[in-house]
Amino acid sequence: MSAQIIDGKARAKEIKEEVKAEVEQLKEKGVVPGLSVILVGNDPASQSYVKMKAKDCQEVGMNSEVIRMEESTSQEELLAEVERLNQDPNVHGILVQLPIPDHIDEKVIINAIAPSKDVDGFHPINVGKMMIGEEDAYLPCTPRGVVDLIKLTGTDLKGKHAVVVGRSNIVGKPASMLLLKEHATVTVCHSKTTNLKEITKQADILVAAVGRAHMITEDFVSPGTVVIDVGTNRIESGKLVGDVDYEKVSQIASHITPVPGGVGPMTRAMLLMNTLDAAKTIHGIK
Ligand code: L34
Repeated sequence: MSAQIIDGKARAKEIKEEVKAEVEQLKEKGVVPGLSVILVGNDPASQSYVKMKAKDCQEVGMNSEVIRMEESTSQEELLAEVERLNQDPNVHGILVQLPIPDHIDEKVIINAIAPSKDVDGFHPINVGKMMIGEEDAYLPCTPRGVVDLIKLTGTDLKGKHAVVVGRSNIVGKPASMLLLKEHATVTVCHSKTTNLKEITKQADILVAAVGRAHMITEDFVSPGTVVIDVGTNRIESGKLVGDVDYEKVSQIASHITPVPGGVGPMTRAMLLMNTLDAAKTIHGIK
């Protein structure tokens, strides 16, 4: 038996078509949604993600700019740039690509982004709103994509056991909150979890977000599990692989996301949705 592939790339394309149609409507009302991405330093992976995000915007008719800043940029300089974008009425979404250099305090930067333009959903205001289920929060893109892909399999999350491996602020923690909102029973595992395999084997839905290539092997998964692989690890050969050992696990799981072509494109599609929402909200369009 071999798992059904969850095609994130195709689903992302569908979402982009929907966003594109809405952008066209907004343009008729004189609003062009705009995303500004700040990239500090020269991390090759970040450069490629940022480039893809700008291209996505173009494809759906949004304005986008990538603001490149030197690795040596000071915290004050970065803050000033964020503040300028906060004030710019043509900018609806602001994203500071992570990671940023160690000499800059990530928290200070995220806190400086206007919550109404925080299309990553990383600002404490949006995180708090997500916790209490307020409707007007920007939900973080990757977790939003994860939930969408699970639903795409036809799985009703209600009452199911979702096991999330990883507890980062960007993926693990918010993904568990969104799964909880879908009425799943959620277990969050991490590097200090004892008997990890015993827990992941009880999952109806397994979300791997650890950032370690091929860590989830077949002995972590029971037959019939929906497996969502959030990992994007570049291995020595230059190949991009997930946190899940795809070859082995796809023999056991009922559904599985590939890497590439799974969660990654969904992260970018959800960013477009959030930017669209930001433009509508800022201009008071429902
Ligand atoms: N601020 N920083 C901020 N927001 C984010 O949401 C991110 N993230 C993560 C890194 N830093 C961030 C991303 O955008 C990871 N990430 C991301 C986005 C897109 C893809 C992967 C990671 C992606 O599109 N991956 C494709 C192809 C990748 C390739 O070929 O290089 C895939 O199919 O998985």
